[in-house]
Amino acid sequence: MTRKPGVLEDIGAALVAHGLILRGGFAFADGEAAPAGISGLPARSVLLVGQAGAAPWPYFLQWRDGQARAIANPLDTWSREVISSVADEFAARAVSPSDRPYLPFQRWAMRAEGLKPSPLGILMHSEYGLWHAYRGALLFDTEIDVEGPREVIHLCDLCVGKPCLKACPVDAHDGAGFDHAACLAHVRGAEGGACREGGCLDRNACPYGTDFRYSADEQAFHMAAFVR
Ligand code: B12
Ligand code: SF4
Ligand code: SF4
Repeated sequence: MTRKPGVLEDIGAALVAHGLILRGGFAFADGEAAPAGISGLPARSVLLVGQAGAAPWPYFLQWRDGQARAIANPLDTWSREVISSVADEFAARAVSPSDRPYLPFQRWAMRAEGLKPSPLGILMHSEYGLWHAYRGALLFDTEIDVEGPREVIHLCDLCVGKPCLKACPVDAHDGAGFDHAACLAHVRGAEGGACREGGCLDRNACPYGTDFRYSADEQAFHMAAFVR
């Protein structure tokens, strides 16, 4: 089934009211394993919802400041609330990157937007650089004829010096993997103040997408969640 005219624009408008954007999507192939849609049967298509730069941050802060008590995973909770309300409006089922078992958000994103991973594991976007993320996805029982990805430049292929592999004091990224334990020990330790307060030094060393870089406050928030 093809989409009703304007439905993608309507979903986009509902998300943008919270600083979120549609990040492309695709139809699952016949017989492909897919998570359930609202009917409980395997979904026929998915639209990814995410952020470019820090756009949702002020909306999230306003929501958090209005909560009666502290919430354990506030950004997750806010994202679920917002994306579920949009899902209800458009007959979709909302899922989250932190749902267990983990859904393959990065594989979906590569398929939807034609992105490839940077040496840090984070997908590299030709405009946003490393400063983007996925906050959820909408699963539909019908096919949605969303445009496939255009040919995308993978900036990391053109990046000669790869400064993202040189800034970390404990060399947690070596281009082949991520030494999670070494990173955690450093960030939690006496020498980890720069990472705790301003975010990952390797991520910040990338010269692309700097207009989309998250503020130090937002990076400190994500880092605190990461080391918890
Ligand atoms: C578990 C997890 C982690 C674990 C990784 C452990 C491991 N080695 O698997 C840890 C805790 C290390 C981690 C860290 C971070 N993560 Co993380 N993580 C996830 C999560 C929740 C599940 C990954 C997974 O297993 N998926 C299931 C498999 C089946 O899905 P997949 O798409 O096929 O899997 C891909 C990823 O697993 C990826 N991958 C494998 N190892 C690693 C390691 C890192 C650091 C990353 C980014 C990706 C990655 O490779 C697979 C193929 O592409 C995803 C959300 C999601 N549902 O995918 C976020 C996710 C991958 N993380 C993300 C981010 C941003 C981070 C951080 C950079 C930021 C943060 N949260 O503070 C840090 C990195 C810190 C650093 N110093 O570099 C983003 C990436 C967005 C993007 N632009 O690409 C995601 C998609 C969450 C989101 N909301 O957008 N993460
Ligand atoms: S510094 Fe270069 S290799 Fe590293 S993420 Fe940025 S563009 Fe890619
Ligand atoms: S957060 Fe700090 S310790 Fe961890 S990978 Fe980034 S620079 Fe290294």
